[in-house]
Amino acid sequence: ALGQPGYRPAPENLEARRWFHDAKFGLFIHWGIYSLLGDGEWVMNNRRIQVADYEKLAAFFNPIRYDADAWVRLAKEAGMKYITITSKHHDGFAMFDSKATDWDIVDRTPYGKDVLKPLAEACRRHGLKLFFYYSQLDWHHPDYFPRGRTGRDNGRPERGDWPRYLDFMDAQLTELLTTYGEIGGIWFDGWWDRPDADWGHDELYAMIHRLQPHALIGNNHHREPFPGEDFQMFEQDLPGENTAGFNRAGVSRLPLETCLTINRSWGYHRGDRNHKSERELIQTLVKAAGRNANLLLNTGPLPDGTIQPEHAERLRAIGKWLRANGQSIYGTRGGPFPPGPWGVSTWKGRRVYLHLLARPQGSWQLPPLKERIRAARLLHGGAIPFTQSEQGIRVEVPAEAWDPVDTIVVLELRDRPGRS
Ligand code: FHN
Repeated sequence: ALGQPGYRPAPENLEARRWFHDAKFGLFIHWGIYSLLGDGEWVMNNRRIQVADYEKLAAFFNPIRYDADAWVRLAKEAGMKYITITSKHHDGFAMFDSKATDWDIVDRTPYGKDVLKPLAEACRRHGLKLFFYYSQLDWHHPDYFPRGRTGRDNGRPERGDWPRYLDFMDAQLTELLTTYGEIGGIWFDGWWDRPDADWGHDELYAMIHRLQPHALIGNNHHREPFPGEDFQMFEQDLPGENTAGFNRAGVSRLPLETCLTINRSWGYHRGDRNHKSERELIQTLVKAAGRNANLLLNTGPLPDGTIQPEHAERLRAIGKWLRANGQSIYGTRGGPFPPGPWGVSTWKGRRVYLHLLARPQGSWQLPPLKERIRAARLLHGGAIPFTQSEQGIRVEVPAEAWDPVDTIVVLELRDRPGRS
């Protein structure tokens, strides 16, 4: 079964979906023992490191500067409402105290502590939700067999018991859903490694929904959502775009999320200095909101537990922008205008926010709108001239009001969009 057939989301789940839809901005964290090598989270596969050699890495993982509270405060300062952290990535290493294996941070590292626990506590203290990323693909577990497209050269025996691997996943997910209090949801990845395998999603998803009915399930399988999934994610692309190559799936009616790296790496990469500018990151957040999607912005912390300063700096800058402009993002929905070369729109109640991201010659021309516009003004300024006809809408923004990051115009409508 690809999903959980006949799934009907519980009222708490629908409520959590609304929360998610309103939240708009989260922090993605890729952190594991691979961070030690500073070569991204795929290093085990890419360098064909043998399991026995990779295991030795764990003995060096000692993030003595890890301060969960500081991470959460930074996310909050950035204006983020939730955090999604790798509980286990493709190397199979559990960043929590798993009883289902000793391939985990408590049993194998000198640090010896579960890093998810203090993070869950800090999130609760500061009012953020916590989601767990969980890789279904596993380059370490002997029962991940038959092998998929990746992790084929890591020296594992050519045998294994797939049903036992599914039991192992069930056991770890039960741990994640019963040890850390209420969580936001599970963010699956790695299904694409074995698209033809039976992953037991029917039981797995049903179990998750039973243990925490409000918890949202998303799966980064790069297909349209399977039954039982509560949100749809896109990787390195906005919904409807496909520059990364794997976002061919259509856009569903579930809450949407785009995940994005600040540079080009998910896990810490010491040579990757391609950090996107503050402007580009803010504009991506805005474009995501205009397409009805959240932005899950990633950082790969250093092995000592600190956040790369270039990333912390950018997160703070986005937070500063959101403190001034957040009313045009949080709790809004994308539209009523479809995204265009001029920018995007968001709306809440009877207010439409035009996010002008590019400057035309002359005035801004937008498609027609059914609802009558009562007034137009700058979010940070006074009234501006506009005309509305059956042909469309034209707004004039004085040159001195132009903001190269995002010029926000507020349209006050007589009725909510789509309700007149
Ligand atoms: O292979 C992973 C990758 O390491 C990273 O976790 C991203 C995040 O969306 N997902 C996978 C590729 O689709």
